Amino acid sequence: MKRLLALLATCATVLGLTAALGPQDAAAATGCKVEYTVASQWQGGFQAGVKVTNLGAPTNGWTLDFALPDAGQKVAQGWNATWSQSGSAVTAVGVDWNRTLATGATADLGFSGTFTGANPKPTAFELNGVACTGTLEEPPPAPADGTPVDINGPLHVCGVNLCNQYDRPVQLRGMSTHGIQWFDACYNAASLDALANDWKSDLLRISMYVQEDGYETDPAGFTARVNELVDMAEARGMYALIDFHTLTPGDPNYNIDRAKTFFASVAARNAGKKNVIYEITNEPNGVSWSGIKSYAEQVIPVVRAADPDAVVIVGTRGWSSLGVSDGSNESEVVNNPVNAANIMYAFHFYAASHKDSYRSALSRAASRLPLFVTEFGTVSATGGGAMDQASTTAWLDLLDQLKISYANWTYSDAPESSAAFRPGTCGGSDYSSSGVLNDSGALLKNRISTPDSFPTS
Ligand code: IDC
Repeated sequence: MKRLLALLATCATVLGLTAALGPQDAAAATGCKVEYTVASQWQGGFQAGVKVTNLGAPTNGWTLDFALPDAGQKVAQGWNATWSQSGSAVTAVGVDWNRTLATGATADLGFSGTFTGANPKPTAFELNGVACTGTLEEPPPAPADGTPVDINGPLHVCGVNLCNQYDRPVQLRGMSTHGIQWFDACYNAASLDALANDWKSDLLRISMYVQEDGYETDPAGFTARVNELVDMAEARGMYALIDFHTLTPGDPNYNIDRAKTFFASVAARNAGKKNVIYEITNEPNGVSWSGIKSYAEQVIPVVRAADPDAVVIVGTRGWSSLGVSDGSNESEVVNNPVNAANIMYAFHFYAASHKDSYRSALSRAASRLPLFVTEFGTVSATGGGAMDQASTTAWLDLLDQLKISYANWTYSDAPESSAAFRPGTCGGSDYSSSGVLNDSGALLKNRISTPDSFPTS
């Protein structure tokens, strides 16, 4: 802002307008700036980000106009604006949460599109009819001081976003444990210090399997261990996602009594904390959406009775694919949402197995439903096989663009390529050197450790 004012002062002086124009009038003359980036592109389709900076007077409603240069380019689905297209002319109108743009403020919009010939970038943009020729370079905001939980405080759902204590959208980036019945040794003071300090993770997902030697074998013991890990995450300023890791059998209703007992207990115990998010079922499979919805509408009230304000995440059909892996799609949820407030829906993917059709579903769904990628892998859906770096990068760019939070499977040394650490790491005390990382761990550490830009006002 200081630079903007300095720039305006210079222009005004040169033009001899100091007396005639206040800073706001001069600012109006500078219009706007647009950065258009193609975040990913595949056969016939692409994903574009459009960052609009208002360099003019503050506005309470804006329209962005531009033309797609090639006749074959079409907007398929847009977000963070109301999008329309007529011939080559595209219009995006600000929505409730970004309609007001102060001078220097930015709105991040995006869309998925299709193309037939080339896919050139548009170059001429107009904001409220004024050409966007602004060249102001604001320095990126300095990251706020403090841990993720210090900065963001208690979370809630606002529109389709996860929002912080300032009611502003945030993206949490972090890691999931493996099954704590098998890899408990990986979760100790040293490994969680590394996760918080080296990885700069915002989040620890605590995967408590229900079957496969999990919770059902020792409810009290697993409940206590989950609570301990919540405390360890809290002490390091990370959010804790409590994952009731149902998998086989896939119908969460099989475990509904266990779920009620477990969530009554952990929600009562953790109600006073700012860092807890509840994931009430991991990956429903072989069950209809109405069966999952019925489960959610029985378990959510149990959580709310003890912890009224925490965010709850509901798994979706087809291993939390919003139904896509069962040949359905997000419309079954959009048309028949869970009857509860402050909830999000889980979306999972494994980058080597799930690609464009899943990315399209997520892009479409993101403008309609609050989504949280509570689990994903860089590898195939088996948890093994080669890492798919290109697909993983396309996914993570898309999640960043949409501000969708994520946790990667797994922060463990399991003998499988989805694990971040090489086998044997958890038997030692070094979680920090690059030598202990698998390819997947190296990629994720690189992505997660970049500075967060959590809004603080
Ligand atoms: C896998 C583990 C593997 C374990 C198996 C069965 O990586 O070690 O033997 O579960 O419990 C999921 C599940 C997650 C799976 C993971 C990889 O949520 O439990 O973990 N996956 O297969 N959904 C898609 C993939």
